[in-house]
Amino acid sequence: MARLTCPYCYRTFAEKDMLFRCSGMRSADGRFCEPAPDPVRVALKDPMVVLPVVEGNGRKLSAVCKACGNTATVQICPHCHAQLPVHYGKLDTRIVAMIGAKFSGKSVYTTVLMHELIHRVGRRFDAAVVGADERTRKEFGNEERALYTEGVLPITTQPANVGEEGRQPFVFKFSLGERRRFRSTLKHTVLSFFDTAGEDLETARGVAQNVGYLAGAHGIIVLLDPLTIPQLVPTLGLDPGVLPARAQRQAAQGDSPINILTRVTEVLQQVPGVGPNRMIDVPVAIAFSKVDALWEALPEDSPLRQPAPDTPWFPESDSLALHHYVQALLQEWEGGQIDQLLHKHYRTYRYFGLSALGAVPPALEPAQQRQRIAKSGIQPHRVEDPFLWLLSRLKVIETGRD
Ligand SMILES: Nc1nc2c(ncn2[C@@H]2O[C@H](COP(=O)(O)OP(=O)(O)OP(=O)(O)O)[C@@H](O)[C@H]2O)c(=O)[nH]1
Ligand SMILES: [Mg+2]
Ligand SMILES: [Zn+2]
Ligand SMILES: [Zn+2]
Repeated sequence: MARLTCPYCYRTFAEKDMLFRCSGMRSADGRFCEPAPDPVRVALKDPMVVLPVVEGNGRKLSAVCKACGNTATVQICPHCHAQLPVHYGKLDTRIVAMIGAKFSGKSVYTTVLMHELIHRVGRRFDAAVVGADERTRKEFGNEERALYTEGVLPITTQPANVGEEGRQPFVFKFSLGERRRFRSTLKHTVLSFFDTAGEDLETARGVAQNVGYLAGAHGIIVLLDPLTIPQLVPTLGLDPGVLPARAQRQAAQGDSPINILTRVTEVLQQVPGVGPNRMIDVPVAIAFSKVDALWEALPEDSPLRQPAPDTPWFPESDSLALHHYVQALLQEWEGGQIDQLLHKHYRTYRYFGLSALGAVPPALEPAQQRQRIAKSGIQPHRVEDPFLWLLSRLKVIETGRD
């Protein structure tokens, strides 16, 4: 039996090693357990009081609490004690992780992708997408409201070692409906999105943390801001005034896609079993964010401006055409450095061009505290492509041949 990966701490364990958490119910003889801080959770900066840990056989779906005699059914990770999705050991779990430079659009992308998966892509694939835990549902709800209802953009994400609570990934469950003909067993994909702060990639400690995180992933989305490709803005003849000053500064500071990819590659080479000379096997989606900012410089019929087909399978030929188009653009824009790096180190990679917002947000006005989205609202463009490609590589969804 393959080892399971915790979608919260990304460490692996055998199914039988899963622990349980007491139900807190009162037993027939009146005994019950009371919530208290869990030292393992406290060490992870989570001071919430919780019911005690119950040992048992993780292959079974329940265990009896020695202290109170009640049956416990909630399964938790043996390493970080996070509550796992129901019947975790029986699910066919795939973990998709995301990483990207500072300001590349990770927070906005996460919120918009999840919104799209829940409201539109789920229907397209006859699948259900839900937050896998209370905290994900609550925090995602807050971020969704800020972006979609209030129209404000997120503030910069704090590095993982700052803040009162340790940051935890958002965990969603994508379950393919049983009515689909092509699928023989019900498949669940656990999507774990750890919104890395950009600077997490810049320190040894942050990199070490990300090694652990990326090592457990079955598929990775690397989000890159095309506006930080040096010389891209003048090459395309874009008005530098409309672009965020920060992106320009970043490009000047060398926080360019090639540097980010070099660092991510170094991180992946530290994953046990990879090493500096072996190819990286995990499929990696190289996703260029904010392509809306490039639209005016691209011809009307540019593949980067066309919407994705709405088929209930992964549209392989459309995706491959876009991949080759981006590959050619990169050759033109930065001499193909990015492609050489990827070709040398990755067995399976593909380019994507997406926009979470669909329009350049107007510059911050002096009286405003938070930057707002454009008046046209949120019009996502191809946000689900990298995720669907990974699902097709992982054999969760079918690939169309057309
Ligand atoms: N034009 C355009 N700009 C975007 C888009 N998505 C994000 N941005 C811009 O990029 C900024 C940063 O987005 P975030 O999602 O906060 O980026 P992040 O990667 O989470 O940033 P850190 O948390 O600071 O690492 C936003 O405030 C927007 O100005 C997009 O789809 N199109
Ligand atoms: Mg962020
Ligand atoms: Zn108990
Ligand atoms: Zn864990």
